[in-house]
Amino acid sequence: MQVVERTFIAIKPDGVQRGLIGEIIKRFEVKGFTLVGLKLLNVSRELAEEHYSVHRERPFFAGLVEFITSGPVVAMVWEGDGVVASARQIIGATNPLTANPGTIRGDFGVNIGRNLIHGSDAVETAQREIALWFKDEELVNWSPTISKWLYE
Ligand code: IDP
Repeated sequence: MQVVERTFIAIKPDGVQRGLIGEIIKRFEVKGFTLVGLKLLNVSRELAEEHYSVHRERPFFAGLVEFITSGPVVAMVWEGDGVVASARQIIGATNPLTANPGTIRGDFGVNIGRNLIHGSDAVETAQREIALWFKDEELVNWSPTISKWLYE
């Protein structure tokens, strides 16, 4: 059994400032996904603009870049079958006010401009974002010993 799917997750500056790093990591960990990359960093304007380049023309772009570069971010890569779509469910809808309770945004947020966390929206996006945020040697290839209790 070989798991190949990976997603890029970032705890935004509001999640870090509010002391939610542990709570957020826990949700992916207890679900059964595998952490293969993790770092705390101050995001450069260049990286922020590239990461959100798809939103370059949107009215909120400048504020978004300002926000993402305003304090430390926790960047992560998580691995597991179906992890991209599942992580989006764990995270919840973009607007925390309408995100379902039980999701990270639904449980901890109230404003679309402070929605705590980013998760790749598709497998191809995940590949692009992982390559943008992490060097190959920063990712750890490993298989948890409990894999046989997670996958048939
Ligand atoms: P997602 O993060 O749920 O994938 P996207 O639509 O890709 O949502 O938007 C990227 C990020 O841009 C959001 O997470 C949020 O931080 C920000 N954003 C999106 N729409 C708005 C808005 O209307 N006002 C302020 N920020 C927004």
